[in-house]
Amino acid sequence: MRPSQKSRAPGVLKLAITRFTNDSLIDDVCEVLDRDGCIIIEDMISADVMDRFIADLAPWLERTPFGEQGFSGDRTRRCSALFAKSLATAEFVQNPIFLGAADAFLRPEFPMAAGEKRQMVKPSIQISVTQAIEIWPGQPAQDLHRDDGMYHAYHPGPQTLLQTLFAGTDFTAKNGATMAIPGSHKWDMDRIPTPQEAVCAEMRRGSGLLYFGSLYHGGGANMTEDERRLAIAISLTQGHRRQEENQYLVVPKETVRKYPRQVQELLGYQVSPPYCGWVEMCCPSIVLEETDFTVASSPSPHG
Ligand SMILES: O=C(O)CCC(=O)C(=O)O
Ligand SMILES: [Fe+2]
Repeated sequence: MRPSQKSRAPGVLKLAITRFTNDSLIDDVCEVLDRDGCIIIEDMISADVMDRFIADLAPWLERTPFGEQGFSGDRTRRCSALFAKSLATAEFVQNPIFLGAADAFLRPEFPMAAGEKRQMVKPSIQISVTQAIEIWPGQPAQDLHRDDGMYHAYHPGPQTLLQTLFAGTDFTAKNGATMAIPGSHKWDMDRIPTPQEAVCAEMRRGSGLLYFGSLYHGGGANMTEDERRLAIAISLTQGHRRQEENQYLVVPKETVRKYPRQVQELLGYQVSPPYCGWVEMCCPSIVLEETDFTVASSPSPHG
């Protein structure tokens, strides 16, 4: 771990983004994430896994049109449904630091009441969005924003969303590396972020920027002549929330069956305690186990 350093830009005190590796202790990671709202994990994904993922993605990305002017970016291509397009996506979401941080910050205990009893329950973790974001030369910087606005999250307040932007190419100050404001996850709702406060998440291909949905950030401007910047975004949220990208509809059941159980659960095929997401009052994984499952063909075990 390299400790965070303060540097002075004219009139603005900026916090650098602290860097870890896959071998870092989860407690150290969580301490800095809690303080800064973002960290970089170097060499999070091996070159071999990244190569496999990008080879699978390439034909889809080729066919992806640019977005619209404004937030999506009219010199930016966004290709979603990554679990349907590359089985290598599993290795991104199964990163122990990513999942360890989600476990630490997104699973607060809740006292579920029934009569006089109070049962403490923790939500499950599930995938909210998957998206490859390719920023082309000429794309201006995106407005700094909080991703968790989607969940109507007020701040300062509890975390609802944890995202990693994995670098599919090197991220440089010139090619559109993500801009982020360390510490801004604690800002109130009225404070407006300015580009002067943001630092650039420069990192090598395979590294990742891990940040809370409450952190102000945005895609950087691509000022190169001919370099595209590729990010692979995967976010995690709590099981009782709605997925931003509907994984049930975009990943076919036969593809879901190819993933290990842990990934199936992250895609939403588990109950979030106490009982959110059941099918016929069973674990939703029943639809994967029975090849021809339909509600009509499967009488409820509860009669
Ligand atoms: O591409 C990036 O660096 C960030 C994109 C982003 O934050 C978003 O689209 O919500
Ligand atoms: Fe964002």
